[in-house]
Amino acid sequence: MKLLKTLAIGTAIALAMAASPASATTKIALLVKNLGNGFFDAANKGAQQAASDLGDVQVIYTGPTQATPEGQIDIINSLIAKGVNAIAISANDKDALVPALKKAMDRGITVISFDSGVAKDGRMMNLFASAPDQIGEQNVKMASDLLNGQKGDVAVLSATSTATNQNAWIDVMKKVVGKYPNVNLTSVVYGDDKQDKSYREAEGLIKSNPNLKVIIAPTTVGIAAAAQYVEDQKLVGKVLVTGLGLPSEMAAHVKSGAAPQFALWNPIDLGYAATTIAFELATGKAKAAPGAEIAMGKVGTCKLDDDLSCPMAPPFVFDAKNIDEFAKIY
Ligand code: RAM
Repeated sequence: MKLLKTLAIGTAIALAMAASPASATTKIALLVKNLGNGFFDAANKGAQQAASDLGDVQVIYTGPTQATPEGQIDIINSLIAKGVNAIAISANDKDALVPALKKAMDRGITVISFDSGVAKDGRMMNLFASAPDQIGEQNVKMASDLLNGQKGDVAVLSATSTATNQNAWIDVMKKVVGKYPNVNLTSVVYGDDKQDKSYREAEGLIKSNPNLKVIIAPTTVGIAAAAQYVEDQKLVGKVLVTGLGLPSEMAAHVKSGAAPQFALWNPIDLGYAATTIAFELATGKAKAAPGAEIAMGKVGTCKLDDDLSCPMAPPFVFDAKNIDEFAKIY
């Protein structure tokens, strides 16, 4: 009996070691803005796929419960203590995370940002989902289309006020809106990528402006919450919602007419690409330098600009014609 027990324990340990040899595994942390966000869950799916395609790689999916830089700094410090090989972060603040990420790089950890970038000093490269100019303009264009030839007030329901990606897109919206004379951009409010706060902010926008025609929510959490509010209040057609959404979370809102069209890139590919780039840099297979082309595995390659940034792919528009097809995937 004792021998059997010992054998069983011995086998269990041997199996555990075979599955994850601590010395050979590259540990990559996918540090997201917040947990409980379907967009990042989809990115994690891609990250795990990349880990298994690369082989001998472990992806640690982590993030704070609230989308704050403080929560991410705590996690960065614990990842440094753990001795991960790489951190791929979607940042809740461009600058506040730099000291902690510099410390990680000083300890030999590869640091990249993806989705929502950190300032150049705090990372080796930055992977945009799509070029910020394209995303920003796409959002204004969709709002303009939804106004259907009429002139109207359009407000923005964003994520957090410090989110690098949304802030960059909003800057672009303000810059290009002159090309779309029927769009009258009014206010910007922040739902912090929380369902309940985004819902209340959508309510505030609509109640404070009886002439509001379109809400642009360039966040998957915000767009779903705003569309839900419009449906709950029976305002479909009076106020339309567009922006960036996950097809699986938006299918019902496309069908109700609350959000007839919206955009996104492939979030699974984004996680796959970020993980592959982190692996390439951490293992010395690639170096981040202006002009360098870095492999993203099955997603393609990415050419770094002078800011050491590159875009993964252009955004894609979803509507009633294609929503069911994509809602099954992400
Ligand atoms: C939310 C997050 C994320 C953003 C998407 C569009 O899930 O804010 O950073 O890229 O929306």
